[in-house]
Amino acid sequence: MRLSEFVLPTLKETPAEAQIVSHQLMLRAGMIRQESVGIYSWLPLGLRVMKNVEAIIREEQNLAGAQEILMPTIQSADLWRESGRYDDYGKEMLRIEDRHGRDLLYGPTNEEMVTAILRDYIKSYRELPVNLYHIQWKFRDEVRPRFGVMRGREFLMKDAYSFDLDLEGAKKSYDNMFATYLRTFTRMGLKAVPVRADPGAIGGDMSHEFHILTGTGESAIFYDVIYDELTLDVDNPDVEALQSIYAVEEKLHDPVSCPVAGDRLKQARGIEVGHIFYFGTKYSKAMGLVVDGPEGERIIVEMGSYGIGVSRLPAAIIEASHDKNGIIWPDSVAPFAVGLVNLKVADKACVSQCEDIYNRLREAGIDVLYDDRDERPGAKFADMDLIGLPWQLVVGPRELAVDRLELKRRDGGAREELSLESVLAKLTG
Ligand code: P5A
Repeated sequence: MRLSEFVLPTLKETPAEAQIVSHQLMLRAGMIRQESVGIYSWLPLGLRVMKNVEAIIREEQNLAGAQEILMPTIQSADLWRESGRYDDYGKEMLRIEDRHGRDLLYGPTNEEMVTAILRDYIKSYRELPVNLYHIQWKFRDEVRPRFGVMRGREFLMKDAYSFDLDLEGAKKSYDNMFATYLRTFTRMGLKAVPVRADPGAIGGDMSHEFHILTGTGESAIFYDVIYDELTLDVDNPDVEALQSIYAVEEKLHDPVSCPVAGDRLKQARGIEVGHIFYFGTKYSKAMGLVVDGPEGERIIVEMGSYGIGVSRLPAAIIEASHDKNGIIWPDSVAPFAVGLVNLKVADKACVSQCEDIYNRLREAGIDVLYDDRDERPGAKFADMDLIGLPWQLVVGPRELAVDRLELKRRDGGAREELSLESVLAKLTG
């Protein structure tokens, strides 16, 4: 992609309305644009990151055996009257009336709808277990939408729903998602701490939130310092052991009964990027999701639900990975792998060299953003640092003279002088 053709409205100044660094940088890097309070458009650079985040989540969900579906954003109120949540949900739910006077709503979550789907198609114990997920926009009329996409009103969520025959199966499904979440966040360059949590409006009696520890996190958590010392074996995490480590959200922390000694207990702030629930038969019982067992007995299906804040994640990643000059994207979610900077667009030799490199990079399958704009080098470097691509490849008359290119790693700033062949090898390696 040529930067001269790319819609990248970067800002030099920090917008006054943004209080936390991820919101500031997302606006300055031209990733998002506010349309209404808590409602955003995703511009090309931002959408590329969110799509990468989504792809990692999708891959891990599929590997875990979950099947992707797509449920609508708009739901019928009657579905929610069946579970009793239509009234319970209160003002957070955006209620809509269609032209026939029927009550609809913009879904804040999908437990009811997915339960109704399975109720229609699953009749026998042989058809379980099943896990269905989708990646779809949600709406919650939050009391305090803030921090940009971190707490929006419209936001993208991955939500999965497990269906099992008994508690043992349900716990297995829960632990499977628990392990999958650890892998998912690790692949995004994040260290997520699972903490026991209050199930709130979703309900149930077992629940974990996954937190990225940063000073600007909205939630307070308490945890055993073991977590800081732990190196996770993400390919084969010991879920039981991890769940037995003391880590809780503030609401559940009781200093009197806390089993961790004062000097081993840490208090921190975290960003909740995922939340999983086991709620047994709460919805299946209310809505009649029942299957025939082996002896013809009727079995009420055991359920859990598993959420990831897809549109919150790009912001969480920025909170965890930035410096004073801008964003530092982990390779796995970066909007482009490398930025190619032409330092002298008035110099014909420099232009032809850059065009050649640009083509070679693309032929090698490398995602490149080519800064071919007629701008001062200082402005180009500042923009490249701001948007945080993992590598910067700099071409100017000096580099041409020695037939070497300067390759800079955004994270740490290390620079190397390399031939184009070595650059290609490094970026595809
Ligand atoms: C789990 C999946 C649920 O809704 N039902 C389906 C369950 N859980 S949750 O904790 O309420 O939300 C799941 C994740 O969505 C993100 N999230 C948000 N992101 C941005 N703006 C919001 N207003 C918002 N609310 C929730 C969080 O990452 C949360 O963990």
